[in-house]
Amino acid sequence: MRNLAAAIGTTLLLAAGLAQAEPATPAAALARESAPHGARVFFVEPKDGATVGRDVQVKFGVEGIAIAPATEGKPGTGHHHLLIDGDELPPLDAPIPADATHKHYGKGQTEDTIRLEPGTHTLQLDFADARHVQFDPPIVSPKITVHVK
Ligand SMILES: [Cu+2]
Repeated sequence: MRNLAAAIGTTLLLAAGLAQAEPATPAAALARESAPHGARVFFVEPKDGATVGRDVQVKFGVEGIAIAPATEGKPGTGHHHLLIDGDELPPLDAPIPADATHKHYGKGQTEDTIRLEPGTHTLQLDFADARHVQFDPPIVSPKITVHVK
């Protein structure tokens, strides 16, 4: 019985050790690509400070780096991400989360219509690589504000 308890204890210690070691592996695997000099993203629409309806048409511009579908996995290319009401950029050493406030355009899209609640919102573009990892330094647009009626 004592041996069994010792064996379980050892297993738990090993599991704890593995759990601690885990985060280092993905971070190391997700080394960030260098941003090409002069690469930038910006909103074509809407304009900063615009008053818009709840269905907001957004158009994305990019210069100095090529858009490619994420499935192609081509180094040196990427796709747009739209950050809605984000205070800070997502963590730099992991793929950008995919949820209602972190929208991915992984097919290479450059426009969308999003639905926002009435009120004031901020929008920011964040161009990331095929793995959805941000470049170094991040290729982000100025944050714009829209007023939704
Ligand atoms: Cu993405």
